[in-house]
Amino acid sequence: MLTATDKTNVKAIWAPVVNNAELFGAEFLERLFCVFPSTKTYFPDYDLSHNSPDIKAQGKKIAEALTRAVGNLDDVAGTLSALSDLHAEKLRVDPVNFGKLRECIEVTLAAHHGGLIKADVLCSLDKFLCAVARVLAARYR
Ligand code: HEG
Repeated sequence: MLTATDKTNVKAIWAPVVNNAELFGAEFLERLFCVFPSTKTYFPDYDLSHNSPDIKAQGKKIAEALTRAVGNLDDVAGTLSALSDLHAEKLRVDPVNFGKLRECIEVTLAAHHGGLIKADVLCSLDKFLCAVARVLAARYR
């Protein structure tokens, strides 16, 4: 459950991503593939070289989906409902991978932040990304 303070923190830390979805999204993914190479198996047909069109396009989709959720923090589940179906029923991504991407998103935002991220802001971001992961994993049975 995100508090009012969490919501303010998440919107603030996410602000740079809103107008740079491709740039940030590609970095989320490149960090994921670098740190957790097994995640590459979900993208067998992709060109996974640095800054490839595949990585940029998929990164942009992920970042934009998260931006929609940040814009609807009172209804993350409803906002990501179609993606929840897709990941569980069609893509069958093992939910453990959502935690790996969460870490990579946090590191990316920290690396681009102009200074240290305050602990409470990082905590709010973590709560938000855990909520997203719960939504995306909700349809697995
Ligand atoms: Mg997923 C497709 C969002 C984690 C593997 N993912 C997509 C799409 C979006 C999305 C918006 C495009 C859907 C469409 O075209 O209709 N993904 C998304 C979010 C998160 C996430 C918001 C977590 C924050 N995805 C994720 C993880 C993996 C994964 C951790 C695997 C390691 N996603 C995946 C695959 C596709 C998508 C294999 C299909 C890609 C394609 O067909 O090109």
